[in-house]
Amino acid sequence: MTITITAFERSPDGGKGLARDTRVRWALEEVGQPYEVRLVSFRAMKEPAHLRLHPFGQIPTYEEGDLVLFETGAIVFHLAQRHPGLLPDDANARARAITWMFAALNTVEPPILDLSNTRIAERDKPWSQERLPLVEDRIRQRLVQLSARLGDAGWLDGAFSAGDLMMVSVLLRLRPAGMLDEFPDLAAYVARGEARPAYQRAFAAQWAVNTAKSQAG
Ligand code: GTB
Repeated sequence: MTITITAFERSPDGGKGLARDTRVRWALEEVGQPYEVRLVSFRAMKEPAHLRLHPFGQIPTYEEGDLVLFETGAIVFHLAQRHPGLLPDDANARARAITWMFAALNTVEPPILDLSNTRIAERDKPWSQERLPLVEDRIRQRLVQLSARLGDAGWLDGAFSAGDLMMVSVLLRLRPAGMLDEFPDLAAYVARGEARPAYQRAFAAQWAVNTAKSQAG
């Protein structure tokens, strides 16, 4: 059955791979599933046709026959459950890998999103600069803890899993602010994720979309 995902017609990051379709593309590449991409404009994302797929008018969405999913956590989990390659067979190891997916999305990503909002969406607010160190320190606290847990290991819990895919995807969003460089071990962890052939294919696919000349010229 054909899998179709949605992505930005033009990502605001210009193809740095930071929009959330990249993590879904990456998961699809890891499990070897071909997929199609329907590109949507910001305006189309808020129109009824897209809102039927995604109640919050966002990307990415995932369609596979009658199944429509939104939320990258749910999409990656769906793929990991149905295809080998992203979750271990052992039940306990599988549960721990899923725990890392939740940790990435629920514990590490929120303060990182707060940083993006502070640096970009709220940059003109009079309190923005004053708030920035507080937001950065909340992230640092999480990174210190994550780094302590990772230790000398290559991945968070044994072999690479959907938990690592999600954690690397979340940490990548720190790169524009330069914060990843403060934690060389986490920067190396992210680099290991980026070096995976599946990530490279996912990145190249979104890069091609975002750097293609527009048809309007
Ligand atoms: N929790 C949802 C999920 O994980 O799927 C969040 C989905 C989401 O926020 N999607 C964003 C979106 O559609 C795109 S990725 N935003 C439009 C809207 O809400 O109206 C967010 C994003 C945008 C830009 C960059 N960037 O330029 O670096 C990075 C990430």
